[in-house]
Amino acid sequence: MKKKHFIKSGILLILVLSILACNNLKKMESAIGLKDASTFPIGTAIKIHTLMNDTILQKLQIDNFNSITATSDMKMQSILPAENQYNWKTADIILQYAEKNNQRLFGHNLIWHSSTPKWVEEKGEKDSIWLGNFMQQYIKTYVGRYKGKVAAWDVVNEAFASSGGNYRETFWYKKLGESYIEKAFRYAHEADANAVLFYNDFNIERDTVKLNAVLNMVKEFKEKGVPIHGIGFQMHIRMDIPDEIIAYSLKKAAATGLQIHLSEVDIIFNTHNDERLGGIENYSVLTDEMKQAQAEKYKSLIKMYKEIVPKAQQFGITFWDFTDRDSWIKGFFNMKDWPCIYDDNLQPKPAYFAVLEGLKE
Ligand code: 9MR
Repeated sequence: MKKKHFIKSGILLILVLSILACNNLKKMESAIGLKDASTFPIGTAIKIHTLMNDTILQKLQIDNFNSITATSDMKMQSILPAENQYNWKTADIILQYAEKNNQRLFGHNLIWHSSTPKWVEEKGEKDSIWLGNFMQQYIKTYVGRYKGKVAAWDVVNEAFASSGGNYRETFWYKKLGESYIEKAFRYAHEADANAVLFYNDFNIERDTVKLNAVLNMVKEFKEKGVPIHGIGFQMHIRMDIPDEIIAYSLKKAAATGLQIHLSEVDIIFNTHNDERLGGIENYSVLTDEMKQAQAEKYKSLIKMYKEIVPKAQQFGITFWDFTDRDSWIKGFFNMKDWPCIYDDNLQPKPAYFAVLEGLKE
């Protein structure tokens, strides 16, 4: 009797131990973040204030990402809001955070028409010699300050028109001519010869005319010895942008031999015309089917990047905010959408698991 009881308890103990072991294994598996599954850096853009004040968001950010970009805190409007008043505070906080958590800090951006402070426009409008000197000084001061700390920069952002192949008629273009772009790259390189320097733009994965214009500029830069090292595909895409055109564009850009960064990835359902408040809200509810379809789209994007861009040119993939809660889309286009891999409640969506799988495969 006693012997039987002993055997029974033994079996029970073994059962309990194996269940515990299984659970631990599952926990370990789910603790594998995106970065651990990837051979190239996986980044996210984030608002530093939100990140610092939300410990749950912080944990998810640390678990999943080994590269970080500031959505806005490192743009000119934040760094130099008034003449001679450099504001390094937030950029320093991001740097500290990145260093503490072993993340690559990506500098976004040096010159962007949408983030040029009013005071610069007012002064530059009257005096283009001043503006040229200012640009040089700004880039040298900024890149110099973070030399060896910021790994890479979007030197010029969105210098081409939203569609087609013309330069965007920005304040910088009008005052300084197209040469402001190459000058910006030269100044950045002079300030930090090891920083990887990117030209960054949107729609170049779908607009071949625009892509060709960017690639022509790159070709010209290479011939002239302008230090350009990478092309940033913002990759704000929509469910109906065909994978074939994305694949074609990535292949064409990769043929330059430059680094390729998917720099601002998100995937929306509703259409928009690239302008603030300009959209049509065809979808106002997110169904399970839509979640699945979005997951597939995310996965094929990851797979295309891995298959088409040679390993040595895979600079990384950066998500533009990683939660639907924090994404810019709703506010900018004033419509519902669900562009990210985590939802409004900071729960992973099917898209998250699809990205994870795509990275592992
Ligand atoms: O997502 C960013 C949003 O929070 C800012 O208000 C906005 C202006 O600074 O910039 C957004 O990020 C843009 C990025 O810098 C460049 N590509 C388009 C992004 C979305 O508008």
